[in-house]
Amino acid sequence: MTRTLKLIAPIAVLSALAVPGFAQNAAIDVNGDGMYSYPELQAVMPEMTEDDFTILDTSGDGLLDADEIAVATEAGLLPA
Ligand SMILES: [Ca+2]
Repeated sequence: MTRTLKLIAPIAVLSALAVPGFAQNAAIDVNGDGMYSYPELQAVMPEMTEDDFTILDTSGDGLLDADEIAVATEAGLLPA
């Protein structure tokens, strides 16, 4: 099983359970816009690839918003 496939399964399950308004981690959100960019995430998670980020960015806008962060955090893919 590839890393990508391991990421998809928990996200598919948790997307239905996402709770808006999940607190963001200021250590990751360095510009304070409430969303995580790929460079912000890679700074604290060097192992994260662009493919991983694309999977987490379900809206495809290039940023992780509160809902996407909540899903990824609940899945254990991002630090709380
Ligand atoms: Ca940000």
